[in-house]
Amino acid sequence: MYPPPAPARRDFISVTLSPGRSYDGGRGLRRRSCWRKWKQLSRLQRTVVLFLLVVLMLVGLLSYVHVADEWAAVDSRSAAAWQMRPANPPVLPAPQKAAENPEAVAGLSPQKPQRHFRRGPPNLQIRAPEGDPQERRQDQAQKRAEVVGEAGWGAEAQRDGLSWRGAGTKPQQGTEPLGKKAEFPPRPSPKAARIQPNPASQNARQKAVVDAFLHAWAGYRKFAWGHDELKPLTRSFSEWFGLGLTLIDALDTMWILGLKKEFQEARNWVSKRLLFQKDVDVNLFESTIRILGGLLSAFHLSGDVLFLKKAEDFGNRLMPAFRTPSKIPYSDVNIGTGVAHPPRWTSDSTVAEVTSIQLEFRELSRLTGDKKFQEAAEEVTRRVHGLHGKLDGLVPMFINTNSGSFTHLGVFTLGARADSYYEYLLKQWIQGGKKERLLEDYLEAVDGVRKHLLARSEPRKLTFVGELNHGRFSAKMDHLVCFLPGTLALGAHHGLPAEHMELAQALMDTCYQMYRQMETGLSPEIAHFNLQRTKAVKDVQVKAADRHNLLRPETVESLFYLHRLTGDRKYQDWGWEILRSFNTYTRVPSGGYSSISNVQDPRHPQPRDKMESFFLGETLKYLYLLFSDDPDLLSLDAYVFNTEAHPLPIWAPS
Ligand code: DMJ
Repeated sequence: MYPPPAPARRDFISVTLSPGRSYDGGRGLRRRSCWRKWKQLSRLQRTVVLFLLVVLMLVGLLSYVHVADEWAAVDSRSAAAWQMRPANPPVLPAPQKAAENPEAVAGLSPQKPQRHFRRGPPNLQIRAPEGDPQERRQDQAQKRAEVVGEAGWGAEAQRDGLSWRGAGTKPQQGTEPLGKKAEFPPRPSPKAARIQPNPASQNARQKAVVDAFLHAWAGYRKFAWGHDELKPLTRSFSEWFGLGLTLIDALDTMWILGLKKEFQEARNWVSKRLLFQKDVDVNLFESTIRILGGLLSAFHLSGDVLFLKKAEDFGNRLMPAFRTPSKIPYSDVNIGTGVAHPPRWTSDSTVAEVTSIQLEFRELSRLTGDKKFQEAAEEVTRRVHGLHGKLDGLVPMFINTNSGSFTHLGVFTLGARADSYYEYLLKQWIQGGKKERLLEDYLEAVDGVRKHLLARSEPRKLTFVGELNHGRFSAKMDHLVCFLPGTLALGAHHGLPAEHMELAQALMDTCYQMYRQMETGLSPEIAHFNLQRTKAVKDVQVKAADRHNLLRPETVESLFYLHRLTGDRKYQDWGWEILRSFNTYTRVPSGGYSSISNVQDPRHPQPRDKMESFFLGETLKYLYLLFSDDPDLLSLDAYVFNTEAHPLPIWAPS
């Protein structure tokens, strides 16, 4: 019926498989034939062909990169895991020399940093640890400084325009204008000024700590330089705040251990690379105790005002956290934008977090003459002092930033989320010259612990601190609670009842047993104490989910106080055992130490590929001080340690 339509111009690609004439012809003929065919294609056909070619090339390239990375990661993980396993587990090898070349370990070669999940916000930049030209320039500058030698310490500060008088200082950027300055530049207390590193007087155990530190530092320096934490197995790093957390946490430890070269190199990084003007959320508590505390302490020990300027800048950036309806600070604050907020899932902060920033904020006010830091932090203390919901001085674990009241009432622990509340009651009282009424809260709380939380295990009758959950006692004790023997001993030293020292000693035994009764000689994160009268079981029981060890400091911290204040050398011996266990089960040959997942399996301790900053900031520092017999090395009458082991001067030293 209808005439057939005229043949339309159709867009398609035809492929001729027949070799045709061109097959037999020469190359020129073939080229001409291809070219003719290409010219015969429509514009759309040509575009499609070109597009497909580009896509194919991209897919090929991406698959190649991915497969190469995967193989490198698998290689490295299996090699590192193999290296972590002690060859002869029950025998503790002598510590290795930190100077040993990590590259020399058979089968291991450095790899590019792994992609990893970060806790920080997504816009943090992750840079390769090596190869940064600016970093290289710094390295060269550092080498030049080393040639200058000791004179370089002060000279470096002068080059940056920094001086004790503060007159020639460069302005630092902050979210708020810097506050009113003290009329005279701050100086450490006279006793504090006497602290100088003296490597010549180190004993063998202290040298072993220095060796451990250098080994940890070598890993950090090589694979995580300027980043928050070392991932020693994959030889890379992780970011939390993106502020060189480990480096800052370790500054004063390097000073105390007499590691001048390392201190100077880290100081250069702080001077040139530590910038706080960045869009990043930090946790108020963690950044206060590690960064603010670390900088203040580095300032006091070295006298280098660079650290104070950085501390002031950082302190200013934390202040928005206090702008809440209740004056109880939010948990997080963006140090670039000045926006503070609670965690995503609640408007609560934890009690330990809001009550364990006072030593640092008060000291920052004293040094800068700007009272706002102290006022904001002390307002929190005042409000918490008057709150309902306590039980004989014991506090719940959460506090609401809108209402300012405790929440989750009826649960009491000296472990996570409450621990350093008690520690800072005592330490603020000591810091401020033993005048403040905080002491009453502390004394009441110690009585509360005695009344509600103490129990004794079977069969060894170890005194431990359990938890209370709506009237029900639980025989569970976090390793974190092992700060308590040290704090109780410190209080007794400063004139509190002698029974505090007795309790400290009993709890110290328990914390030691939490290490001793494990197959690796390392404590689990959480212990459960046996209450049944049977000789068949150990006092310390561990649940599968709690078998990890994060290289935490609390037990060696308390050992330091107990030895310093009683003179009993058994505490040094216990610390030595612990250091040896760390060396056996957590030391990674290519540099650094790693948390482990199973303290009960010496054959497979399961390294977790993470070295927490507090291992350098606290654990190794306390071990070094524990092995010292010199009571004037950071005298407890001149200094008070913050909860991250950063010493701050007592305002009116006794
Ligand atoms: C450190 O950051 C501090 O000691 C804090 O008080 C508790 N947690 C870690 C160490 O375990």
